[in-house]
Amino acid sequence: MLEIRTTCRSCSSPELELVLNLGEMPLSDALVTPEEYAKGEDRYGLTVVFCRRCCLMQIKETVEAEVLFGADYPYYSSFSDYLLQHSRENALQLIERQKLSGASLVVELASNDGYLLKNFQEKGIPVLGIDPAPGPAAAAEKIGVPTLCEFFDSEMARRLRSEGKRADVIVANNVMAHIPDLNDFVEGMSILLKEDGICTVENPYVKDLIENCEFDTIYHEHQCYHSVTAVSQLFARHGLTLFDVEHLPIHGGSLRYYGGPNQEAGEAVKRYLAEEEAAGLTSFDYYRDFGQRVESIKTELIRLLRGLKAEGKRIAAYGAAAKGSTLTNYTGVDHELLDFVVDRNVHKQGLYMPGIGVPIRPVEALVEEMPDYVLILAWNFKDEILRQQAEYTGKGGQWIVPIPYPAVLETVETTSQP
Ligand code: DWN
Repeated sequence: MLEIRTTCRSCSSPELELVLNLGEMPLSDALVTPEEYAKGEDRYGLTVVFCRRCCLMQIKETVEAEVLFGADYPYYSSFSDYLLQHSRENALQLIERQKLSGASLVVELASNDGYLLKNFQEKGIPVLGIDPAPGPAAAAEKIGVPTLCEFFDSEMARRLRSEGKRADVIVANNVMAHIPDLNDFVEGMSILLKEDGICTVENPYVKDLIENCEFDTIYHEHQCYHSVTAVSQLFARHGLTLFDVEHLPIHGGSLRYYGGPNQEAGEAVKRYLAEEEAAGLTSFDYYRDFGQRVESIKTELIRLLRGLKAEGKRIAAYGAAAKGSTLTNYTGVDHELLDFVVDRNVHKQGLYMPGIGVPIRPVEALVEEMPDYVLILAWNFKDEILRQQAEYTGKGGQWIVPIPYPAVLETVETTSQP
């Protein structure tokens, strides 16, 4: 169930340098029942390395995809209003950019609960979702988004192509970081695209991760941490040209990569390649002190929370996020510090966070229980959460953000920014 790689997931180079060893961690979306928590949970090594040849940051451990994205996979995209708006804008922009119509086909890889494809369908554009997680796939079908509940790979691409299906647009948001066989995944996109088709791939940006110390976004689902330098080489290996790239604030900073079989690299790609070289992303030195910075966050977060507990304060958390599992398990923030975690996702409520024995409750528990402080584990949606929880704040509740450095929010100003 666990493979430890010794070569790069993209270019197969053995020149992998250790960036950070997070130790034995539970699976970040493996929420557990109280009984399962009592019995103990599986843990797996989590080791981050940097490939000196193609500059891809990645983890060495591969947990079987069927285990990560199986029947109990709890992540549903539609529990974030900001993500839904972001996705709608993405769809409308693509419809305009590619002049999509009823004769087009849009395929989404990791289509989840249909959160994105429904926007194309509303405009009469044929879609096909592909997602191996049964829960979200069923939710997509329920709103009328046709979905294949399978893992996407080059074999499926060949099968679809033999059935006469070729894509004008392939959307792959927050999935190319999750793929054990990265090359086969990209080869599959290349096979499925029309000659004038394009793929758009959105992933958290490794530069934002390193610079904002977003170490909690490192977990077994995220096998790769992409950059323009690494993606341009990965795409080229499979006949796709990375021709455009744009930075997005979502998920702590992401890049949207545009690729296609008959395209030319545009100015933005050339600029990012030059900037990444100049910033040092292509050299291991850039990643060398990341571990020390993570340790200082761990020390400060524990100092802050233990201090508040010593004052008799009650602390809860917001967001049973996968990143919240890495943050709490790596820093040692467990049931001795947190009374409960709240989350809007009904599929998570009633379960425990992985590894720390903390129950997940509906968000209404914040105002009902009025803990003194709430640690925002889903810090990437801070403003949406603060807007939503104004009543808790108005009654004197206080908020703590852990990333980019642990801090109590002095003034709660919510803006339209993500
Ligand atoms: O790559 C992935 C990212 C995109 O999403 C997946 N592998 C897994 C998942 O990671 P995550 O769980 O860290 O993602 P989120 O979307 O940052 O998690 C936010 C959590 O907070 C969700 O459980 C939903 C919840 N939430 C909430 O309860 N109220 C979110 C918002 C915005 C809210 O208002």
